[in-house]
Amino acid sequence: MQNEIIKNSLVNLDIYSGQLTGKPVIKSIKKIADLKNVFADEESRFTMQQDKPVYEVEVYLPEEEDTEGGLYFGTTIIHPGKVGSEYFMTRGHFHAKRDTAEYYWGMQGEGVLILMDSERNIWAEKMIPGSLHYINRALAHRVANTGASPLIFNACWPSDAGHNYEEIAQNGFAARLIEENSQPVLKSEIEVKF
Ligand code: M6P
Ligand code: ZN
Repeated sequence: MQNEIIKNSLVNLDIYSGQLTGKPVIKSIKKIADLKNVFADEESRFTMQQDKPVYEVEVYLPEEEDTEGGLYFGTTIIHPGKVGSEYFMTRGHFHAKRDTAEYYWGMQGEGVLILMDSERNIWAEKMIPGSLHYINRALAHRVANTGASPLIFNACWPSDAGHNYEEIAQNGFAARLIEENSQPVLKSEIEVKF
């Protein structure tokens, strides 16, 4: 018997890797060459292999951008590596519409989610497979891979949130996650060891 009403989902999430497959999935890649002024050590970045991938993003955007009430879904794969002593990480952003939150959760590998409020107070959460992170409204968020294997996490955010990269491009985050004595350390006015 054929059932014409029950259809397969358009997108599938691999529950082990966190990766997305399906026609509507859009993939993008950020390479060393694309991340000018993101890491502290521009000189090191410049001497690195420019087409080396730092992180990849897969998104499922079932609503038109800025649609209120909708949700977007994404998978981010951050490769292991460092620029100087700073771990490979996402650019990080505030939401263009500040009053919007987001969920991140770890699927593979290990890293650190760095959060910053509008007063530039900064803190961080360890990301491991199964860790769930509620990113409250008005917080800038960035993830760094502190492990030797790819860090994969999923994200879900409102379709009207948008991305504000300008503020981070201008002022950066108030702290950076660097490796010191083989340990990740969040370097700001106050040092936090993980
Ligand atoms: C997550 C989501 C996306 C974001 C991606 C990479 O998947 O938050 O919205 O684009 O991470 O982060 P960024 O754009 O800050 O580099
Ligand atoms: Zn976001």
